[in-house]
Amino acid sequence: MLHSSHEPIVALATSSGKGALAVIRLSGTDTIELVNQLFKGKDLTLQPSHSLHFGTLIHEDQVLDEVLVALFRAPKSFTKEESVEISCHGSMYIVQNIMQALIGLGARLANPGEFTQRAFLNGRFDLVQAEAVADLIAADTALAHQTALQQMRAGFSSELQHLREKLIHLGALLELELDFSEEDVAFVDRQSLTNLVQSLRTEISTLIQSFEKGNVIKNGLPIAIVGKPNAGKSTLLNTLLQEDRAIVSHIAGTTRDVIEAEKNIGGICCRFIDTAGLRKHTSDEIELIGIAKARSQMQQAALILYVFDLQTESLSSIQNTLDELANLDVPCIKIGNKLDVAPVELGTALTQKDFLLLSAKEPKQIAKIEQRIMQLFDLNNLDSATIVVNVRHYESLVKANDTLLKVLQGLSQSLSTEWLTLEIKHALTYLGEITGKITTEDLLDEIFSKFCIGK
Ligand SMILES: Nc1nc2c(ncn2[C@@H]2O[C@H](COP(=O)(O)OP(=O)(O)O)[C@@H](O)[C@H]2O)c(=O)[nH]1
Ligand SMILES: [Mg+2]
Repeated sequence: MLHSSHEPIVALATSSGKGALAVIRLSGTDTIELVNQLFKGKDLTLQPSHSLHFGTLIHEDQVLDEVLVALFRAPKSFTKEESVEISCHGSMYIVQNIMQALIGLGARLANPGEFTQRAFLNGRFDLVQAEAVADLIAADTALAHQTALQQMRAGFSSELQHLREKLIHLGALLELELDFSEEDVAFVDRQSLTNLVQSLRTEISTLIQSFEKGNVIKNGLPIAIVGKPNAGKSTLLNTLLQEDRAIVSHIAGTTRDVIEAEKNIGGICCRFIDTAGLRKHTSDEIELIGIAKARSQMQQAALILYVFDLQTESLSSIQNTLDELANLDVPCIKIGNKLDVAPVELGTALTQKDFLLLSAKEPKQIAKIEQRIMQLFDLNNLDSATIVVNVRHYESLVKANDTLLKVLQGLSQSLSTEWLTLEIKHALTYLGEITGKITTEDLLDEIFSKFCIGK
């Protein structure tokens, strides 16, 4: 097991650059004493935890700044170590002078993430929660913030803990069988074992599937707007953004480059990408490059808004395009545009093909698209669900699930108890990796504490 060193570390906690205030943070042994050597006011070493003090920092007879100092005594701090936060004026010149003075007195410049790392090593929280701290800082939409906060409060961890306990129990029972192998007793009925592993896999699969959503919440959603020239793609982009972002004209081939803009929809950062219209016959070299770019955006997007011009297209030409789209791996929302001038029969026919019919010029009708996006990614009821946002967690869950599949196959082939025990241990390791627990020890502890058989 790793242990944290307690040597005093120091870092600027606010972003560097000009601001009204800056906060310098210290953590480690005797950091209050360290700051006290610069502090003129009261004796900080005599002050209680969670108290705030005004004074002047002086180093080698030079006044550094007037500051507010907050004190945290171990273990009642973020890192569980003695910690100090100095609020000074937000000039980088002042910040550098104060940091240099503190380093001169024995503090070390902190490594990236070292405060959070210490918090983890000192047992403040598990790895999932430590990682959530980073997500919380990076969150720039309400949903991303909410998800990170939930993880920091151990939402995901408690779900994992529950899965692990079930598995540990299973492993312990099998170990017990091994101990009595000569007597040929089976403590675990193979059918109920199979059922248990299956139900575990269902739970883990739900978590794995939530990653798609988690990824959307964390990284946003790239959405490509594609279709033939003049279908109204740029108009749609402008109405979505409520600003004149792209040039709209009746001349086909106006948009040649890729135009991107972001919009927050239901807490998700949607990145809309307007592209050149797809057409087969054009001699314009630049437009051709634009069309190639549009095709590659289509492949990379998380979602395609395919815009059809109901004024000029026939049902059969629309059907041709739909046949081409069927080969695409990316989900697609089909939009029938220019409803205001569309033939009624065409509209009726397309409604049956799951089209959204609208006028891209009409802001009110755009809400239909936003609702469909929320539906498609199931983003309406996220409050109670546990969502995996971290790739590392996702990968470990996939490995655990694959291993449990092997266990199921082993069970159906009546493989040995030794083999089953080993694979269950592997699955436990993968789950344990997520929160940073050591799992093999857990397994042993469980056997000896609960199933003490006096050997
Ligand atoms: N009647 C009508 N015209 C539209 C609508 N949306 C776009 N247009 C017109 O269609 C033409 C092409 O629009 P544009 O957005 O540039 O199409 P793009 O080539 O797909 O980007 C322009 O003259 C728009 O004013 C609509 O909902 N109704
Ligand atoms: Mg355009």
